[in-house]
Amino acid sequence: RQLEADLRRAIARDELVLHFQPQVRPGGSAKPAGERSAGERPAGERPEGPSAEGRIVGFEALVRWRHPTRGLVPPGAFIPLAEQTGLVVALGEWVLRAACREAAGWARPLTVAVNLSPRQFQQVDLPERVLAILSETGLSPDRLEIEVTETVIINDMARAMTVLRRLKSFGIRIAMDDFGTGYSSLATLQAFPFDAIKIDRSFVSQIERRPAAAVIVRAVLGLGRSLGLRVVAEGVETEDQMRFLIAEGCGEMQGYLFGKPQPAERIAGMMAGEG
Ligand code: G
Ligand code: G
Ligand code: MN
Ligand code: NA
Repeated sequence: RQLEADLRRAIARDELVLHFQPQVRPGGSAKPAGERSAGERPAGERPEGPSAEGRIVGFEALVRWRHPTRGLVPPGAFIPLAEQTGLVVALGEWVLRAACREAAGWARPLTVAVNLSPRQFQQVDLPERVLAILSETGLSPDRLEIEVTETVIINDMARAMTVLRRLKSFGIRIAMDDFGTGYSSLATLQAFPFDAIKIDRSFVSQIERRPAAAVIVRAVLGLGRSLGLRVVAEGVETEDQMRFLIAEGCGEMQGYLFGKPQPAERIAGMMAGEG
């Protein structure tokens, strides 16, 4: 109860903050290193091969709660409560507005990815609310990517389809988050208007240790290619994981290897440093 009251107040008093994690296209080249011969290395790329300094193509916004006494609280500690109580609707709207406002001020027109919860999808007017925030903040719709989990789809397929199609019709991009951990079928992937699949980090983190994980990652990359979807590998932490992913043709990565989620002030510098 106390936490719920605190959270209600937090949303009203701007105690929430967003951190941003870079999403990169590795190697600084549009063409994956695995598809190039040694002589074809682009100018400027280090001779030892792909580095962890890929080209940033966007950022995922991740909420934190700057609690007056508990310090910086991670979302895992309050999103589930917010979801149960319905507060996630107000929280989600705060996140969306803050993320769009921030991205509208970036030096380069990169994408901002925002997580939407199942509860938010129960609002019939969600697409119109999102559209209103875009026009209020001046962010172009094609710079917003909405991340949804399989749970959103499973809850109410018809509703999810209507809402996602409408968002998509505005030019907003849609990504399936945590792919492989839920129950969605391949038919869902084909039927829904996704632009991207995010391979869950539980698979990526096991690439070097479990042959089955590597097989799954490879299969998802193939699936993405066949369906014409971008595939983003999440939770990339090591050079070996990155090398495997590049060799398998993975175009986008996110993870501690490239950068942790960090405050808005810090990412402005990352963008400026890249040119
Ligand atoms: O940020 P962290 O690294 O701790 O994220 C933990 C979980 O919280 C992830 O599953 C992430 O999707 C979720 N999460 C982070 N920010 C948001 C948000 O703004 N809205 C929703 N619905 N979930 C979020
Ligand atoms: O569920 P979702 O994918 O939206 O949330 C992303 C979560 O993954 C956040 O909690 C973020 O902090 C975390 N994360 C991002 N990169 C890494 C990583 O390289 N390693 C680990 N362990 N967690 C990561
Ligand atoms: Mn996500
Ligand atoms: Na994820």
